[in-house]
Amino acid sequence: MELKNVILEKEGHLAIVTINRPKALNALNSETLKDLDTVLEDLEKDSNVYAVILTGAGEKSFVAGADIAEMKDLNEEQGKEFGILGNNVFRRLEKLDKPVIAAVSGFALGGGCELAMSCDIRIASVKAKFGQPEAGLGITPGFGGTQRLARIVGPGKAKELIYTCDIINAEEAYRIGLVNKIVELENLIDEAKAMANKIAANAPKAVAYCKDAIDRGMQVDIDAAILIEAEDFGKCFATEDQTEGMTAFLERRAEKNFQNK
Ligand code: DAK
Repeated sequence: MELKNVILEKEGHLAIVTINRPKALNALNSETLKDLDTVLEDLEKDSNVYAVILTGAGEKSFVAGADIAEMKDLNEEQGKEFGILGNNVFRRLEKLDKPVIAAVSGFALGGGCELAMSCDIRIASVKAKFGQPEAGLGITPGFGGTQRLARIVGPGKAKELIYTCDIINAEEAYRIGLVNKIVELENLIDEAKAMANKIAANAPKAVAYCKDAIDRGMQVDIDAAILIEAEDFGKCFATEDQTEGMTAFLERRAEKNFQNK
């Protein structure tokens, strides 16, 4: 796998994906989006990875948005191409059958905030900053920001942030439910790993079905959502890990031997 701007590391059942363009505050150019796509293809196939951490290189920035220098001179056709590439990668990330934790050190602006919102969980350092500055650049948030921010924090707060282009700190992001947890900068990756390992200790297929049920269920009415939940619940009974989990309970065994099967 040849990657230019993304680093993929694997440790036990975890994968750590680092956007690595610190000179441009990890801004997403098309090369980086293509790298991310390649990494996602690998993660989709790797049944040994149970949880993923997505972060940015350096302490200053998670991702400072889509690459403005690359976007500036795009024509209509190229703009559309860039948008499709980005949206496909973000959606692929969101639909990955493994939980993804965004570990946000510093700036998560524009496409960076949108990238973090395509993850399941966000952990922010005390230095993190979030915002959708697109309206000030003459565009709308185009990598799902209008949709995902409104779903996470509600339409009123999403509209305020998107219309004003305000940049908020970690505390405010936590207060409005945009991030799950705030930690000291130096503990960011360890805290993300601790949470990822806690998740990875549970049955991976059950976690994947939980993700599917929550994500698909949020898009439909409650009756249809309950049917999705029932479907995913049923699928668990075709897994070896369901037998293992329940057998361990009945045998009063703390150690569980989940196999992602
Ligand atoms: N793009 C390209 N380069 C960037 C960048 C970005 N988004 N953000 C920072 N950089 C570069 C700077 O140009 C600078 O490069 P050099 O001048 O050193 O070569 C370097 O990173 C360091 O940045 P600063 O010198 O500006 O650092 P400061 O500490 O002074 O400021 C900052 C940090 C994060 C406040 C500032 O860099 C900043 O405001 N950056 C831009 C943040 C922003 O507006 N982000 C939103 C980008 S718009 C689409 C879908 C989605 C999108 C677009 C299209 N379609 C569907 C087609 C998404 C759009 C966005 O994300």
